[in-house]
Parts: sequence; structure tokens; C-alpha cells
Amino acid sequence: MPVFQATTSAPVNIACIKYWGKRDNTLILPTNSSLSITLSQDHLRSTTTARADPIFSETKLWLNGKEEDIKSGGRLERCLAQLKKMRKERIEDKNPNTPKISEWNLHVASYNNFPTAAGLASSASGFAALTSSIAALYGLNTFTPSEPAVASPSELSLVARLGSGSACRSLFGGFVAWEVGSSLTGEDSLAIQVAPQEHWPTMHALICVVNDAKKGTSSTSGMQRTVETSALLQHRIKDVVPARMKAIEKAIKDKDFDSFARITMADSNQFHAVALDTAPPIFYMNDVSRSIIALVEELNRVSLAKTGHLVAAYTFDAGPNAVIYTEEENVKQIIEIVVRYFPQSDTNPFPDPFKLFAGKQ
Ligand code: 2P0
Repeated sequence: MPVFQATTSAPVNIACIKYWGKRDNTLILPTNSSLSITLSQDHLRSTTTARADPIFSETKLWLNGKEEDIKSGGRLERCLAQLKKMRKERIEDKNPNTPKISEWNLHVASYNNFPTAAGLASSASGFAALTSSIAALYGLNTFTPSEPAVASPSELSLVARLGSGSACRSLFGGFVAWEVGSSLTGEDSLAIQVAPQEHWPTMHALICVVNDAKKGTSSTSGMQRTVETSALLQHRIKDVVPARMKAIEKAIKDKDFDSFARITMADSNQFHAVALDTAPPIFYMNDVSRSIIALVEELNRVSLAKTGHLVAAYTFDAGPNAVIYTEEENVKQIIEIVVRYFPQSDTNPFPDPFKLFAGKQ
């Protein structure tokens, strides 16, 4: 009897144009398009093994070795149901001799190679790795030179999106857009690759862990409150993000760091303004976050005066940790300056000497 098992990894992605707000909470359809950079597989990633076996009496999930409850009708169940449907309709119904593994229960085990307490989003890499491992187990994503995959990466991004919105972007490497879409059923709200990593290989992401505690307001409940209460969000959705998406895609295509940096910093700041415009207000950044903004703004001011160009772009997600995008030639200088102004703590849980990941995208 063959063993039906597959293991795949998916990296973390860091958004430059932020996803914040859903127009459909069940299908996880966003209120605006977003764009991110997927970090390299060598750095922060989730690795998931999925196994189907007729002897399994129920489907089970382990996260970092701890068994998790699978909520009936929840996000995980919706992802699994969609993958089973694809396997059944596209493979098993067409090939009667193929084992009907979509009818078997699954055991799924997922690990993050970064501390879950780091305050770094693990749902994006987690649901992307879960989707791709089950897709591999079901034979949905294998490419051959002559035949296209049974399900394309963009189609699989629709499944990952049902688990966590930002997860759809982690199915691609490089520079990735998640298109807002207009359909009520969500089939056009998918991820596409704007450019592969090799297009702009000198782009680096420095991850500065300011606080590794779990955040106070979860993204899911925070963005729901923003949709319900923020007038600024409506301006952002209609008047700001569509133009920004076009402009940042052009900046990426042209490898224009100055434009990329200006748009990335402006969008991070508007996302946090929208969080503040929520009732009651949500504060994700702290004083250290704001000092990092001041430092990067000052570095850019000096660099602009000296060379006419910017050197770095900060961005902050739903927490106080900073990600600084910079090009390879400036990585050493930026790390030295950050470490000089923000001495590293003795309670550092990371293997590195300081709480800073020099992550290549
Ligand atoms: C992003 N964030 O674009 C934005 C920026 C946080 C700030 O995607 O409810 O964990 O699972 O769809 O994907 C966080 O949202 O939320 C997020 P759900 P998710 O990366």
C-alpha cells in the first residue's frame, strides 16, 4: 500500500500596500488590493506535512507539536473542503482507478522556524504551507513540461485565502499582488506574481523585533472594527489604494527604490492612521516603533541631500515590530545604525546576537 504524504514550506510575506478590511468575513474578501514581498525560503517559514490514510478515524492538526482543535465550519475546514473538492472533481472523477484519497481523513503537522511569540504573522506562511502541502498530497500542483498543473498557484491562492487573507500572497515568491476582485463569490480575489525575486535580487528586508509579546488586538477583529467605524478607511479604499497599487507595481518593474520606499512608508503610515481612526482606537506601534520611523526618515533626509536617493523604507504590520526594506549595498550600514540606536536586550530569544533578522527577500 503506497503512503500518501507530502511536505512543503511557505515563507512569511511582508506587505508594502496593506490589507486591512474585509467585505466578506466568511470568504475573506478584502476591501482593497494589497501587495507584498515574500521572504526567501531560507528565513522565516512554515513547513507542513500532510498525510491521508484510510485508517485515520478523524482529521487532526498539530501546530509546533501541539494538537489544535479543528473548529466545525471554521477556516481550516473550509480550506480542506475546497482542496478535497478539487481532488475529487479534477482527478478522482476523471480517473476511476485513482485512489479516492479525498475521502480519507488527514493528519497535518505544521512547524514555524521562527518563535511564534515573535509577534510576526504566522497565519500567512501557515495557511500557505497547509494549502500547498495538501495540494501536493492530492497531486494538484505538480507541473510537467508538457502539462499544466491541475490547479494553478493563483487558484490555490483562493484556497489559502479562505484560511487567512494574507496567506494567499505567500503561495508566490518575489513581489506579489492580491487583487481585490469584484465577484461576490470571490473567484477573482486571488494572488498574482508581479515580479519574481530574481527581478530585483538586491532588495532586502530587515526584521526588527521590538516586542515579542502576542499583540493585543488580533488582525481579524481589529479590521472588522475598522470597517464598521472608520470613515478614513472609505477614503483609503476608494481614493488611495487603487492609484498606489499601480504606482508601486511600476516602481517594482522599474526597480525604482525611491518610489518604492515612498509608497511603502506612506501606506504603512496610512494603515496605522486607519487603525487610530477606529472606534475604540487601535494602537499597534509603540514609542520604539516611532523612534525607528524617525531614524529611517533622518537617514533618508541625509541620503537625499547627499546622493539624491533614499536608502531605506520602514513598514509596520498589526504590531510594534518594524520591517526595513533596503538594497543590498546599504544593509550593513542600516544594521550598524539600528543596533547603535537600539541596543539589543539580554533576554533575546533568538539565536542571533540581536533581535534583528537580516532577511533576504
Ligand atoms: C497585510 N495584515 O497586508 C496586513 C497588514 C496586518 C497588517 O494581513 O483575518 O492575519 O486572517 O484575513 O491575514 C493581517 O491579516 O487576517 C494582515 P485574516 P490576516 O499583511
